[in-house]
Amino acid sequence: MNRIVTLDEFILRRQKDFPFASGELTGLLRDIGVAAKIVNREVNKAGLLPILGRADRENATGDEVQKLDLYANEKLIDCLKNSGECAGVASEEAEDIIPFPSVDGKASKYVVVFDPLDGSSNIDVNVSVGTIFGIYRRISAADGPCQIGDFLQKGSELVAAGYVLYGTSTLLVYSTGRGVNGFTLDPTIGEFCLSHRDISIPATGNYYSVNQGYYLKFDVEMRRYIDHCSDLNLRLRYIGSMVSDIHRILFQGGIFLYPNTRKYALGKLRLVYECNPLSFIVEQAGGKAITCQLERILDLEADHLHQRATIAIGSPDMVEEMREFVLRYSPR
Ligand code: AHM
Repeated sequence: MNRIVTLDEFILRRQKDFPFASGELTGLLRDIGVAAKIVNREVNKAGLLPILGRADRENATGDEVQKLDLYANEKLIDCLKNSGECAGVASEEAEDIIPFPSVDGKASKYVVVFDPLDGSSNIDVNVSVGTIFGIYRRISAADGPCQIGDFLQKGSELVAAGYVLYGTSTLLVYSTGRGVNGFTLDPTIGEFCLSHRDISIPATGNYYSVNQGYYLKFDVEMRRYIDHCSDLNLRLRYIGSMVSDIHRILFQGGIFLYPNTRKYALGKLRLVYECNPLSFIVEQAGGKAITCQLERILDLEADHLHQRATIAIGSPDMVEEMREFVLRYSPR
C-alpha cells in the first residue's frame, strides 16, 4: 500500500526545493488548507444549518443568518490574518484591499487574493462550489502596510495559486510554479492527502463548457466556434461554477469559455480573483488561457481589483483552435 502524504507534509517537502525559502509561503499554503477545511465543514452541512439563503435574514434566535460565501470570506481572512505570514488580502467579497497588522513585528512578504466561494448560486441547490486563491510577493516596502499595487500585479507574477473544490469529495489543487498537484480531503482523519500528482491537462478533449443560453448574445466568431464544437459532437457541460467546470477540463480535456455578451461587454469573470489563479494552474498543467480577444490572461494589466475579463481556457490544442476561429471570423 502507498504511504499517505498529507498536504502539510508535501508542502514542507517542497519547501526544501527552494534553498532560500523562509517558510512563509509554506505557512500561507497551510493556512489556506486550514481555512478550506473549515469552509468544507460548513458547506457539507449547508442543508442542515440555517446558513442558506440571503445574508440579511435572521435565524430563530435573532442572530443574523450568514450567507455561506460571507462565512467563507471571514474564515479565510481569519486564518490568513492570525498567522502573520500574510501582509493583506483582496477578496471578491470586499470592495477594497484589507491590509493586516504585522504579528510579532514580522514583515510579511506576501499578499493573497481570493474568491471565497465561487459559483455561489449553486449552494442552495447542493451543487459543487469552490474557493480560488492566488499568492503574490508584495512589491511595496515590507516595513509598511501592503498597497493596492501589490494586488494588481499581472497574473504572470503569481508565486502560487490554487483552488478548493467542494464536490462529491473535497479537493485542493495548487501550484507554486513547479507543476500542479491535487489533494483529496480524507474526512476520517481530517487531512488533505496527495491524490493527484503532477497533473497534466490533455492536449485536447471531448468537452466544451459555456453558457450556451447566451449564444445569441455572443460575437459571431464565438458563435462559429461553438457551432464547430457542436458539429464535432463534443459534449457540452456547464455547471455554472467556474472551479467545477475547469476542474473537469483539467482532468479530462476540453475548453471553458466565458466570452463577452451584451450584458457583460468585458466578460463576467473577475481577472484578479478568478481568471488569473485558474489560468496559472491550467498553464502549469500544460494548458492555455487567453481572452476572447486573444491576449494571454496572465499578461493582462489590472486597473482595478474587480476588473472583468473574457476567457477561453483549457486544453492547448482547443484554445489554439478557438484562436483560429477568432482570427478567421472576427470582423475586427
Ligand atoms: P459568482 O462569483 O457570483 O459565483 O459568479 C461566478 C460564476 C462562475 O463560477 C461561473 O462560471 C459563472 O459565474 C456563471 O455565470 P452565468 O450564470 O452567467 O453563466
